[in-house]
Amino acid sequence: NGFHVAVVGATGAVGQQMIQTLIKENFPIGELTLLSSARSAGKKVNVNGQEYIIQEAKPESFEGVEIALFSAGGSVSKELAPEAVKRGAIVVDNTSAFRMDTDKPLVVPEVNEADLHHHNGIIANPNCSTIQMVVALEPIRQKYGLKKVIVSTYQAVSGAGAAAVEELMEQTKSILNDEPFEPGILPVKSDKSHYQIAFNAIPQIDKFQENGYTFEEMKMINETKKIMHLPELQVSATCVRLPIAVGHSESVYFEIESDDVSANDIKALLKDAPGVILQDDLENQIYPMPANCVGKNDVFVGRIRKDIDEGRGFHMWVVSDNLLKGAAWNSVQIAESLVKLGLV
Ligand code: 11C
Repeated sequence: NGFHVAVVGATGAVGQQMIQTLIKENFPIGELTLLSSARSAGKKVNVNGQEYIIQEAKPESFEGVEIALFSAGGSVSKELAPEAVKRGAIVVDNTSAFRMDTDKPLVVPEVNEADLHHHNGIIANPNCSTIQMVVALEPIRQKYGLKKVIVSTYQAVSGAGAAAVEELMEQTKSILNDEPFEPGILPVKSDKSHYQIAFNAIPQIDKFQENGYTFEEMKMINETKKIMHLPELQVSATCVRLPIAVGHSESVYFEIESDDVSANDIKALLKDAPGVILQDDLENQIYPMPANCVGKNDVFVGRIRKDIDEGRGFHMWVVSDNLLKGAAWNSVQIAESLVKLGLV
């Protein structure tokens, strides 16, 4: 007994983490179906000592599936998520395909778990950089109100997939060995130009939109408003790719609605907040860093301080494993919430 779970995109960077997270978190699995594109079908993977052969994802693959975790790109989700729902599955989709659809909840359990009650078969998992930010902001919104957020990100290459991590490693080796190399993946594989990521910082994640923001920046803006139920929240973002394999960092400036709140008040609040680990001890040089967050489910927050000029303004530094809380763990956590709420 347990649920029939399918993972779509099982060979990808996030899909692999989804499988490991399901096992690590002891998710009640009765049957596990691992699916991918035709290209990766036939590959064998070992899950908990058992060998699985990855199958090509087709509409019929979802017969009998109760929970389907999708992370194989937006076009796969658009085509196959409705097919899975038609066959009775609940889909947790980790792409941007459905996130802004008004009839589909976009969920971070620490923030808006109750939105799951209104699902119509598909639940969207937000963008990684959005997730870690809203986990840190929600307790602040609840107690002090939230008026404005300005975020700058320092994002790891694994957000762009396993091939981008490989590109970072290869370029780093080439540069250290004084050998030539040809960037081909970052900042965006399908865009016109590609740039060196090793020993560099690229201020472009995803494609530019007509308003001068990238799609990643617009995702942070629009998704934050939807998840937090704050359509009027002022949000702006600048997203930057750094030569880090795993772990996104964010410098978040926020303005609250209450007066007379100190940095210590915010620290006290975040110390006990769900999903948050406070690492803020300047005397001992304690603050979050991506290297210390890899493999952990939590969102790490530190460097909390009051703005010099704006009495209701604060700054904080937010770090998390983009493949876990940013993707696989949040998806599995949604599945756990669905079970807990009796929705599956
Ligand atoms: C990145 N945030 O770091 C992206 C990856 O919409 O789920 C996640 C893309 C998404 O490149």
